[in-house]
Amino acid sequence: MKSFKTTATALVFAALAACGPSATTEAPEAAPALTAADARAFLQEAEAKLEATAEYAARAAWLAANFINVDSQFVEARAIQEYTLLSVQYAEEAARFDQLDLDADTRRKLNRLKQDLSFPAPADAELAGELAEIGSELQATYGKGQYCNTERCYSLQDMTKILATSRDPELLKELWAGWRTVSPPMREKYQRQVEIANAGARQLGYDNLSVMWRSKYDMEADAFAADIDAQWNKVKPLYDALHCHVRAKLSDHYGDDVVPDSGKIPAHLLGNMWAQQWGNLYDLVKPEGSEQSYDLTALIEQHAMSELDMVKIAEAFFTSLGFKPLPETFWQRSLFTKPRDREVVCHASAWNLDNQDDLRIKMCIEKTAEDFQTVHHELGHNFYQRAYKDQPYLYKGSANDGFHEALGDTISLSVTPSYLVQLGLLKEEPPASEDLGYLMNMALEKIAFLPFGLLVDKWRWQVFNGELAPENYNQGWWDLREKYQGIAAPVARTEAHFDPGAKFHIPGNTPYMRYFLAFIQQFQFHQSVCATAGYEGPLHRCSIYNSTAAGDKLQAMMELGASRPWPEAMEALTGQPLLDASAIIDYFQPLKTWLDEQNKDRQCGW
Ligand code: X8Z
Ligand code: ZN
Repeated sequence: MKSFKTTATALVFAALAACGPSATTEAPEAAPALTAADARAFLQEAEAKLEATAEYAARAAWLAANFINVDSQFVEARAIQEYTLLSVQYAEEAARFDQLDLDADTRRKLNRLKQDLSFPAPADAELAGELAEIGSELQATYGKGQYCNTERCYSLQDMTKILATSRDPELLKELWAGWRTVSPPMREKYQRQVEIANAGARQLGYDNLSVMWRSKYDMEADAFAADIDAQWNKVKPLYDALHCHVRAKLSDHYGDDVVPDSGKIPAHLLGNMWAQQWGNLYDLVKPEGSEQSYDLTALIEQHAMSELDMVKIAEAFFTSLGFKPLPETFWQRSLFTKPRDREVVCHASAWNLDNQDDLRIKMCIEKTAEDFQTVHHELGHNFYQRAYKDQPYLYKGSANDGFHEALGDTISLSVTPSYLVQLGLLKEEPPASEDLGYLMNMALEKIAFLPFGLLVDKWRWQVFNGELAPENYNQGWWDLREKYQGIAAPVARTEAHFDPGAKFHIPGNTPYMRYFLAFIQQFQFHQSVCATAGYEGPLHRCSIYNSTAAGDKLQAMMELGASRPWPEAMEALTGQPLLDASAIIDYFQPLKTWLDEQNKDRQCGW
């Protein structure tokens, strides 16, 4: 989801100390004690002012992302500075009610007010301005990024396509390293951004920004980190099995000198610029004898589907569940394809500009299965935003940020072969003997992602809490990439590089643990809505298409917005309150059995 608040920095002019008594010898009169009614009145004012300022900042951010230039950056930075100052001012004022005995709802809102920003600044207009400027600049640097060799220049989209389809290791290596020339200039700015935001977090009462980021989950910061690790440990055997098989197949294809059959996998050969999802390797690693007989990218091409068709089809899935169609303005104002005449931030995002009905996506759609999935992902954000639009400002959000990321993905788990038949894209449903191929495809997208989803913010948490010093930023990044993903850089990395900056969410200041959560949660959601739709059978073959019962269940959860602690929203949808990896493990069980058989004589691990 795109919320400019995730890029926003923080605050300040400290509320001018309410005038104390002028010089006098008399003892100052004690201020009247604050009451719960004062807290509610305070919140009412804060919500109204923040909501109005948020709309202004969102519109400025939209312009800056759709027209990257010095003026749009200037305006965006000003608007974000203003929002940041206001938000921090209110967050600090909220502390006045810390000792009051308040009803749960008022207390929750005061808490959320404190956690409004991803990058808070201290109460100082200059620092808030500097932070906002750095944010706009980093985002623009990423958005404009390209790599040129002596022959031609490549945009990130160009390189993405080549990484997906080429099997020429030298070209892949060149582009892999080429894209990473975009980020070294970000390094010093990033360091400064962290310094200011850490000061902002401390002023709000957190030890550092790491603690603040981990405090947004209705539990203690350390308990959240522990839960994440526990879920990772449950799914790690599945990742290890996939890694082992993929490495063996890459080694068969490229030869032992390019991919040794032990140790880490070279990061440029996994079909994706960050090695985060490996779906493009399907042909190399598919289960012989039970592979999929169709290829969604090819179907999109064969049916001459346009980018707009892809969005219309995704919308139709949501309306089949009983959701209202998207408003006319969505179609008029969204960006669906990469403009030829200007620079834009191509990374896909979904927006609600006025916190009501001005929903849009911004995406440079490619006609691929991967982007078909991403279109569903983005529309999930928009339908969620619309579901909670009548909540008060501080509850306009998802139960936790993983829920927002999981919603659209839950829908695309229902983009099964049987659904493609209903759509007329496939003639007949493939036999069950092809299921392993389908599951392999899904695992390359969903299981391969998990360690990457985990490590991006493990890196940021270390940066924020000082465990990782600026002079070790890149080393720390690669330590995590090696440890969790079992991959290795194909060319030497040093502290002259800044590889985290070559991933959108670092310069874009979007927290990333949300995706780790979402990749676990979406299987819980899928399991539960499939049951609601009356489906019986293997989970991977369920599609909730046309089930208004499933739609009602999703709507009831989404309408809650952020008004209740997330375990309640989880319970409303799945009947139990916990984050639980057992659904994703169940979904992939047949593949796990097959992988274990394939790997039995292989030396796995790295
Ligand atoms: O950034 C996104 C979405 C926008 S919220 C396209 N995703 C992560 C990424 O691309 O790195 C979705 C999957 C993970
Ligand atoms: Zn998203």
